[in-house]
Amino acid sequence: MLPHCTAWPENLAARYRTAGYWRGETFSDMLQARIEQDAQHIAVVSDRHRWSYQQLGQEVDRLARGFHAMGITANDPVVVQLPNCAEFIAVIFALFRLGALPVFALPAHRQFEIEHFCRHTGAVAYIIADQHGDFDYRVLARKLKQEVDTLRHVLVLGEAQEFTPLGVMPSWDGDLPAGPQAGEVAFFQLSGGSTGTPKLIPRTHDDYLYSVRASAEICGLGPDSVYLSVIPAGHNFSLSSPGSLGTLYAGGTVVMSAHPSPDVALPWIAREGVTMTALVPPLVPVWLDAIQATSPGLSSLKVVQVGGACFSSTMANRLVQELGVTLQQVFGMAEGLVNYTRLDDPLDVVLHSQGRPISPDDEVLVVDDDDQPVAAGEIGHLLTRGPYTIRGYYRADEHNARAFTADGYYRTGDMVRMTPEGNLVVEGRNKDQINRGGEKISAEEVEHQLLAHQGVADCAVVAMPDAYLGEKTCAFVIRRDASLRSIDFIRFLRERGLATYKIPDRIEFVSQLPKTGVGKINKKLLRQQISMQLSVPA
Ligand code: J2J
Repeated sequence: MLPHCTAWPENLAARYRTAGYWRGETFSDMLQARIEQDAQHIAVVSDRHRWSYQQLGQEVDRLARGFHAMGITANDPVVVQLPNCAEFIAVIFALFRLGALPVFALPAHRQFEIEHFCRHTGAVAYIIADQHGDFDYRVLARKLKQEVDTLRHVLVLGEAQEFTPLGVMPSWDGDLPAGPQAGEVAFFQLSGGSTGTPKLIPRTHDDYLYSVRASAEICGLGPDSVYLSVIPAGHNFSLSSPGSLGTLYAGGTVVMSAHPSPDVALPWIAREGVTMTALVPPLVPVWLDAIQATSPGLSSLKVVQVGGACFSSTMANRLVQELGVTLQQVFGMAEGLVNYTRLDDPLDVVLHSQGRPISPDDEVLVVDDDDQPVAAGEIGHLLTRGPYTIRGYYRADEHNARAFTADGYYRTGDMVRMTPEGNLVVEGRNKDQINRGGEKISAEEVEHQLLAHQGVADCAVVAMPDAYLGEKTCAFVIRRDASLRSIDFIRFLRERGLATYKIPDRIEFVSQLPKTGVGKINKKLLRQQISMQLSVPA
């Protein structure tokens, strides 16, 4: 395995192979098999493309040859930051073919995050769109090229300016080197994180393909399935649960929506006969309201998945009643474990639980503060290990010692309870994180950034309730100078290149921060304080 990654113990690896979870198949093998099966079937659709499996294969080949000609090779990390588009799929399969390692950045990431991913992995290339939303990624690329020594190439979808256009790559007519082995790391996912810097998650072809394949089966995907990808394509949910990879595994069609808003995403449903999509909770009321107003033809849509953050049973019920679709709740994590309510579960289970694990070999423990199992049905910390859950983050020994138990269970940081039928209900969290409508923010990361401001004597970042996003971010700040205003700190964080979704939604100036008995900042009290403040009309 790649250095600085933690392999599964050999006895368990052998077991996962014998059980047929790890089949020695790579992502390139998977695509090749689909091309051979039905080359003319439509694989990927986006604003500018409508590729059959054969055309996708040709595009992957062209890109792989281009990357190879540029010197990108096995184990070279490549930060991929593309919006949802057909090219995203072609780029990642081209990198998979060479054994190069995509790092799945989100379109919302900015210089702070991208520079960290580049430095931490020693990335050799950065792949972007020219612009998306109102952001010009070439400006960021220009800064990165100056800052990061390892970064040799910037490849741009669209107007490349001084960089290499993805559309006109150098070509290589010779043989390509042999591809990677299935047991090797295929790419890096990103952790939602609760520490100072975002952690990287190494996933192998074997383990990820198992979760993709099993997810496609659980969701009943086949060649007639049309999956609409609306949340960022590189996020674990839209990539693999079953997401675009699961759809391609099943020989179906992936439709890439450049934006999740209903005006962009909904027209795809009637146009392409979309059968399934995946949403984060805040999108649900927005979509439902838009559908009520315009009632577009949605009869093809059979399954809507919702996951990534707590989803109220009231809204779940509204979704089922108003759309007449099957709802599937999904509770997953880029580190591995994914739980689904099953398509034939009773409505009660679908409305009130987050489902059960993919695999019979997912080991799930619900424990107390001393890692002892709680009584049946009680709330506790969720620990897990299994055939597609990592054993360690990339280059993070110190953090790994805390994030995993001695016997390899991942401490998810989620508080759950298990129903008598074995379904999990997410009851809360014991990680220092804000879940802003599915976008995860590490409190510590934002605190570090704020503390870099000379005017901040101390600070603490906590979640505050929000009717639309579920949670937003509130920073309690002890400032050194009373003339400093919220906007000064917000501007400072922006200029440091922190992704916009991590910028605190509210700053409360205080003269001291409450402490616990052991002298740590009492965040529970701060959360209570801001909740009370918000519930009292001003
Ligand atoms: C409450 N909290 C949830 C849910 C995730 C599928 C779906 C989601 C993710 C994802 C994913 C939740 N209810 N239904 O990777 O493959 C919170 C938990 C969890 C964390 C993981 C997938 N679904 N969460 O959201 O890596 O706190 O993955 O530990 O972004 O999101 O975040 P992430």
